[in-house]
Amino acid sequence: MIELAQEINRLKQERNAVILAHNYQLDEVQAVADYVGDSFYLSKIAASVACEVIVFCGVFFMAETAKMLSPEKTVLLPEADAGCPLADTIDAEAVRVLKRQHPGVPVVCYINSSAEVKAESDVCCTSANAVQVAGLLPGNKVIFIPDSNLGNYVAKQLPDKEFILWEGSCVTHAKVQVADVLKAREKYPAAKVLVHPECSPEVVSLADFAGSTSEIIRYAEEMPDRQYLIGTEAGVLCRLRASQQHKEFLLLHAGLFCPNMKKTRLESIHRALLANQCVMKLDSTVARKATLTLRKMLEMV
Ligand code: CIZ
Repeated sequence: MIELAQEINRLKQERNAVILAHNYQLDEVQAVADYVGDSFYLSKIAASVACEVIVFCGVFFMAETAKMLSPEKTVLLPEADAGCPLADTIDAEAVRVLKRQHPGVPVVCYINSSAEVKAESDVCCTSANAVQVAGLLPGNKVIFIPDSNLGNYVAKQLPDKEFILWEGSCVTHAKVQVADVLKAREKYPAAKVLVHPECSPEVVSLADFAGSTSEIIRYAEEMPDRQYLIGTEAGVLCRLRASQQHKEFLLLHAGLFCPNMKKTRLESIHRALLANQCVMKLDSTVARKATLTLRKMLEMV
């Protein structure tokens, strides 16, 4: 493993490459990455970092987003079939139907969506800025796609707006049930419960804090409490356990592992750099429109 990591570093220099890893990636992947974070943070890095090649350790829509924001760079996705079932719940035609049903209502798409869906939307958002983005839009109605749990969470923070939701959800976050929270609270009464807004509204309502991966990490790093029950993908434990060794972090559900995020291994990164595998390519019309949707988010927040 050490040899492979060294070889990755050598190839990185040779190809003038930078490795970006999402907070949900395996520990070994986070360890070789130059930047680790959520997709909003990583998108901004992708757009500004000086390099020729970006290796995006995440899922398909993330590498697509990086390519849109840095079209002149070669963007590699180490595992070509690392997808996102949530993003796959909606396609461009379904967005067009929603727009015909609700003419003039702005469409906010969560970053977990394909380039085609982004191209049909007015503005993008991440879980870290969804409330802010939706709140800044004119009018009192919003179409929010594709995650209905995140949409419900945002709607609760913006009671003056009516939300039209798409019934998509993340299969990994959906595993956390109310019973898991109640059981964990009984067993660890002093622990703080931190969950992602992709969890169900019932689970979110029982938590001490709901936020994106970066917000969960920040909260746990800043708060004095010693014990935390985490309701998001297990990858966030990597940074938390390393930076907060005096605190204890437990998952609310033993199955909080996203199979797509966990596809990328050191071998995948090595192969991608060596053989230039899985180069992101986008249709130019779709990319132009989707980039406007992404840039609108970057301008707004
Ligand atoms: O924004 C992201 O990267 C996602 C998908 C989740 C999060 O909260 O980091």
